[in-house]
Amino acid sequence: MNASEKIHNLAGYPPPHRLLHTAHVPGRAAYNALVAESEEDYAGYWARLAHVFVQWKTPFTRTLDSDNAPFYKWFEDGTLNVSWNCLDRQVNEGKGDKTAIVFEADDGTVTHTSYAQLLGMTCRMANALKALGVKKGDRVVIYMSMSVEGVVAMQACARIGAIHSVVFGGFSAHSLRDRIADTGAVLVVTADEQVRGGKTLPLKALVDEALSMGGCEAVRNVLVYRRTGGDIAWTARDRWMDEMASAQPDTCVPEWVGAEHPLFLLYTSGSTGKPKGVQHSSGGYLVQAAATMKWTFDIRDEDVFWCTADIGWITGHTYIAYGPLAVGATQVVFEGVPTYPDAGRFWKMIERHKVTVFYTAPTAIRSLIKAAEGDAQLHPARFDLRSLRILGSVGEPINPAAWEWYHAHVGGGRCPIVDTWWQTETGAQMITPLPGVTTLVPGSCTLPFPGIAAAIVDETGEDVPNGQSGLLVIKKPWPSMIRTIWGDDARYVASYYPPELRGYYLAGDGASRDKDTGNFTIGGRIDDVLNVSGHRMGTMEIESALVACTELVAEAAVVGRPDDTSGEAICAFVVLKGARPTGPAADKLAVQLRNWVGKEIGPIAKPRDIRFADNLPKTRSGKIMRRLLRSVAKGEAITQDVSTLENPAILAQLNETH
Ligand code: 6R9
Repeated sequence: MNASEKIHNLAGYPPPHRLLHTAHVPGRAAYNALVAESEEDYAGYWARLAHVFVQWKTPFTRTLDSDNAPFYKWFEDGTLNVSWNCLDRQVNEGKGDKTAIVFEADDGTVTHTSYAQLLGMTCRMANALKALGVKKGDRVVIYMSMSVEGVVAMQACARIGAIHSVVFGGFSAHSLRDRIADTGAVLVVTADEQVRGGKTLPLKALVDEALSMGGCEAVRNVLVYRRTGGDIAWTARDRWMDEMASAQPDTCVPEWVGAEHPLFLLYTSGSTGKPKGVQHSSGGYLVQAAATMKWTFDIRDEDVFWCTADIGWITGHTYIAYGPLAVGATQVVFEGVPTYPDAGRFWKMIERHKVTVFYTAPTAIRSLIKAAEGDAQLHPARFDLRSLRILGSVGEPINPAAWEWYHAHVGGGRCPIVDTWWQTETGAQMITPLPGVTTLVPGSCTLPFPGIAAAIVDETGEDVPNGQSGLLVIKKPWPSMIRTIWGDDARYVASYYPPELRGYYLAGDGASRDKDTGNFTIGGRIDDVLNVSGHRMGTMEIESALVACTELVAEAAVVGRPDDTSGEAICAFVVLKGARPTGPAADKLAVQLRNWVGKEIGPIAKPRDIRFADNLPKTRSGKIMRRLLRSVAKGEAITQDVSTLENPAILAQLNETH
């Protein structure tokens, strides 16, 4: 941050006058009243919101059950159906002809799907799933690119009480297999191929490969959406989605489920090797998805909302597949990438669809800033973005310079930016500005959503004073929280509720609060999880993938280093079984290992740098000293204490570029 920026930032950006009275949460006094209400009667506050935002088949009588903490239960004896709340309810309230989804394909083709049409498609797909024997509680893995059918598949599972687990289309066959095996899925929904950035990439072929690896014996059928019509292999278990669905009626009585019935599992990286299957509920999840959708984005009937995330991540679950539909909004769903056919695509789409609320990730903003600086034609100033009224950011800390650019050049200086902190585990936004309330400070996610007990504590759970850094915790359970890690209750408790933290939820981020305003600023992960372009990657996961290359690799250590565009870049230090390669041989091997990791986990996990060494810096007890590797990766001088280092000579070698 330069000096002038700092002066500018200190003043902050107060909410626009027009929103002070008209927003869903209109002004600071309204926010304070909500916070006070939640502090006076925590359960009563959330019970009220649960009635405002969700329609229940049978109402709940007990809001929060903490008897078996940290296995909290919300609204437990209430019953509902999430898909009914997202679709039938909107149609019943007169929104049948309203556009639910404006879909823009990679090649620019646009289709509009109304709420009534989306309901019909969902019912057909739900009936198709039932015809294939899928029952309440069964797991369905969805491995699809961005499409209306992807959203429909998720809604169809919700309709019949099946538990979906969406796997991002960029994950490898191997990662897909692990997730199918861990969930014990009975069916996989996929597409023949996916189209991104003008290229056609396989999906069905990777499902075939995953299923051939073993461990997925529970899978009876693969339901295939015909996206490209390209040539694919076909087996007895495969069914075309269009053929199955068109033979089905377009009505389907929803399965009324208890509020705690799992809606979905979503895998995310933790600090150990195996990704965690984060389990979410139906009732509590929907309450907070809808409440944040309304208040954080100030959504109204005439808005056109666009969240650029993929349905393979939590942001695409809560703010594409569920939240916008639960509040009856119109949203844009985009198949492609921000840089195709050029890096003006986002701005062009905002102009074309008159997007009013735009939600994206800092990494996308930073790469589009670079592109605009290189070519004036790609600058947002070239496009008519006057439809925008609110901007959002999610996935990683947004640096003040990127924030100011987003605010000035995309938002024309008039759109509040909601910098929303939350996680796969939190299910919905937790700390965020509200457009009609918050004085914005670039780089800060400001204050908790009303009813969220966020705080900063030390290792013993003691509050730290404002101005000091510590661990970000949530002191009270919240409706859309993780319920457990699928099949591993002990890991759930160990990961999020360490005994020394007095029953507080440990988020895994370091953070601090401003002395004067109490605003939160997130420092980043405190565990071995990297944030690469807004995606969570476990260093141990990448290390295991490298070491799995048994004929070449003896040992590997992975760390992150700061990167201007992607936030963090993955750096791998590798010890080979044979001699340490140098020069072109090292470059060639680095390419080979990068591709190997791409094949093992997926392209997003490919290390940016690979350095070869004869050994890794270790303590006398054999622990890899990652803090040293982090300095080496950054190109910093080593200032840490190296007295416990067993093999000091290794540092000189690591500092060579190879
Ligand atoms: C929603 C999502 C969660 C991790 C989280 C934190 C980082 C997310 C942020 C942010 C600073 C924000 N993170 N939002 N850091 N400011 N506004 O991204 O979920 O993929 O599980 O990642 O992302 O480190 O712990 P997920």
